[in-house]
Amino acid sequence: MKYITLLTFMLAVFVCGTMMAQVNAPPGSSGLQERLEMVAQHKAETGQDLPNLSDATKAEYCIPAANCSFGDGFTDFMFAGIENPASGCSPNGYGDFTDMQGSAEIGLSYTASFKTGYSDQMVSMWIDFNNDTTFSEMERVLTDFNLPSAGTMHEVEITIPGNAFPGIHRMRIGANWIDPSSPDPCASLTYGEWEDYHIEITGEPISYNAMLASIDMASVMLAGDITPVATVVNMGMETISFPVIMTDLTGSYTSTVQVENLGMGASVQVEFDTWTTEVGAYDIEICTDLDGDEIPGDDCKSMTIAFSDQPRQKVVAEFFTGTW
Ligand SMILES: [Ca+2]
Ligand SMILES: [Ca+2]
Ligand SMILES: [Ca+2]
Repeated sequence: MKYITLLTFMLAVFVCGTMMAQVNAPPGSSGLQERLEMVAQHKAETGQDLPNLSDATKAEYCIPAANCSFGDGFTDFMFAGIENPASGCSPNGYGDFTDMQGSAEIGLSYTASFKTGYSDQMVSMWIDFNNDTTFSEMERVLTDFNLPSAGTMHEVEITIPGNAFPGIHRMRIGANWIDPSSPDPCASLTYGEWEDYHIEITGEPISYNAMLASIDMASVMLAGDITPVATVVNMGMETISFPVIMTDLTGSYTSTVQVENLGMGASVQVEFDTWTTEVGAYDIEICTDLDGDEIPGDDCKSMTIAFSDQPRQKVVAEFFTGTW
């Protein structure tokens, strides 16, 4: 019995330590508790009633705000020809860098590089493809990409979707501390930063393009009956229906799921048939198979999954009871 008490205590210490480590405040900055209270207070004051812009004020872009005086937001940003190193903290957390212009082609992917001066930033990016001065959800090309640490460059690939329109457009990036930045590109954030740029989009809008966005499975799992899952996105202009196929390249399992009537810009998570696995490493591949897909390069993703017969809790328990 005392082993169980000890185990519970040790797990509690472990879990608390892990949670604290995820929101590590650098020394010399405002305290973590103080920051969390500021965020809660700010949410209570503004969160219930997000700005509902009238048609009159929509004539211009909304100007968001944030506190970046502790290093939150972007110190460095690079994307598709834009290079903005050492931007520091812009007044009121909004940097107008629209004199800088990148260039990107529809259907191609570009590396975005972000560096922050404070840990745990959630970064989103929008491009106003239709130049209506509103950054819509459909125009968000990056959603809550995490920058876990300050002072290091974090990179992510961003694909210019098929429903992008050619021309010169305004582009906005936003960072929010420990909370998503994606819900509102006009928000006033307690800790974070916003920056605006221009980007020239070239190429032709794409009618038909399905993309395998992610395989939503861990790389180490417990052996047994698995339900494989993956997310697919319609990156073209037309509504599409298509099969998604998962194949176990090292075995005999294969499963096909049909996606019906996926609209422009929409995504859906698909679940495959139950896959019975044994201990060992498996190479899997998941592909979309849309007839007439104009960008076949983004159809598939693959990964290696190691299946174990040792649940993590069991390993920890055996460690503390000394029976291993
Ligand atoms: Ca900045
Ligand atoms: Ca727009
Ligand atoms: Ca494709």
